[in-house]
Amino acid sequence: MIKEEMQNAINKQINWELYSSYLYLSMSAYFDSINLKGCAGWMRVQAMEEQAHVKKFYDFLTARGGRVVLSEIKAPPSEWNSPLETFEEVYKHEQAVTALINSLVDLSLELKDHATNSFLQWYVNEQVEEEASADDVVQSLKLNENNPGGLFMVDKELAQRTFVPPTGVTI
Ligand code: OFO
Repeated sequence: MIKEEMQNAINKQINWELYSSYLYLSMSAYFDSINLKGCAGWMRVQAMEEQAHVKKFYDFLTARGGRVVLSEIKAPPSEWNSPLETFEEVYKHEQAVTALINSLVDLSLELKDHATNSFLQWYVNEQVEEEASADDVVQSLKLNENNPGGLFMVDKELAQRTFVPPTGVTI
């Protein structure tokens, strides 16, 4: 059975993952409002990925005899000044989430909770991807700043992204 301290920390992380999903859905709505459908689609997929992250934590906590407790999700911003600013915020947000995952890993070590430690390695690796994919878009947008044709191409490319649920997760 999972220790209460670990359980509470995972419940907090579930709230962060839900906020991430909410934030990316809000960014999707922003992109829809400025007619960048590819960027909007990318954000929708990102929001779904966050739901999958929630689901993984939820199932793990339940399997370990823990109790999932949901709490209030704060409202995300709804306006940004540019596509570049929006994706820079994604990158910053993912760096913050990486720090939170690392703190969970630290706690699992402190509590000698090997099962949780092993489970969290999936998130450690996932965060490498999360940061890299956001940074890729930031770099493409930087190259195409002040170039509407380039932005159009980046938007087309981002439209290709599809949601692939992690193994064993259905949302
Ligand atoms: Fe759940 O990784 Fe992004 O926030």
